[in-house]
Amino acid sequence: MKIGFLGLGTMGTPMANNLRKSGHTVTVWNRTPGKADPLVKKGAKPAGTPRQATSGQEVVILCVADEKAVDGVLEGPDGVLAGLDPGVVVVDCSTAGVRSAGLVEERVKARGGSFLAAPLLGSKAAAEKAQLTIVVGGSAEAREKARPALRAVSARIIEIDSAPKAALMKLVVNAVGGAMMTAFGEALAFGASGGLEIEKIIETIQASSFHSPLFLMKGEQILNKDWTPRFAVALAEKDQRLVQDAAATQGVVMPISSAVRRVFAEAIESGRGDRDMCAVTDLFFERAGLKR
Ligand code: NA7
Repeated sequence: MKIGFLGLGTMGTPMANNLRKSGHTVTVWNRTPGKADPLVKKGAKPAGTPRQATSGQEVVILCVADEKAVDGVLEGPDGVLAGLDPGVVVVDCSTAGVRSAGLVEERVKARGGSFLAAPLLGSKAAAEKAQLTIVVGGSAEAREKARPALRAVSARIIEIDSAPKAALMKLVVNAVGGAMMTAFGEALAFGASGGLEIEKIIETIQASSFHSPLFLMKGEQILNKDWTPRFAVALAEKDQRLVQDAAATQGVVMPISSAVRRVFAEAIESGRGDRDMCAVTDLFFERAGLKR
């Protein structure tokens, strides 16, 4: 298929590369143009604007930071909507929230295209190995058209008949993930402040019925003080903001998510916004007066 791919960050770059490797013709665009160079060297076609990356494609995939970034690439004379041919499927792999999914769907439909919200589960390593799980929501026809592209980057596709509901599903998952990450960091600092060794704490949690692959993966990063972003604190805070927005619309109170959002926000204020979300552990250690 002819695919336009917009947003070459941590997740987008390996996804676009896997699409290319599986034989699709991929045209790439990124706000910071230099990030497209490695993919172009490997055979992807460069585009100067979102409009150019969209024009003449069968499927257009977005993988940008948040709902504002999605609006930014869609709108304007050089935007995706300006270059959209009728019948094209726009697939948003960003985590942009429920409201954005509904609004973008309307705008794409008004231009004769169809829209899928297709948020990603899994981080950088899964994206590199084409082992992501994708929650895809939208019409059956659009899902059918986009399936070859989604298969090329994922190990599992969970299908839902509505774009906003797929966006909601992703927020449900990240409400759990954010709580797990922050609770883990807080508990490590709690144990360490009473004299327990971090490695021993992680080993013991993993031997309990509360064990998790998240704690294994993040535990190793925490032990190595490796804050390289697989999933940045700023994006984790944004997800809880989107959870809170959707919860307010649905009339649901989510005190855990509120507290988690505050922790991520404080991590950003302390200068840790571009670090991996496990850097919240560092914040808890600092607050407990612990040196590592
Ligand atoms: P990254 O690595 O932070 O990458 C974010 C991408 O979004 C990157 O290509 C950015 O371009 C792009 N971006 C950010 N703001 C804008 C605006 N305003 N306009 C256009 N493009 C923009 O994120 P991940 O790859 O980890 O995650 C992507 C999504 O999946 C996100 O929603 C996660 O929550 C899940 P840049 O290179 O900075 O110019």
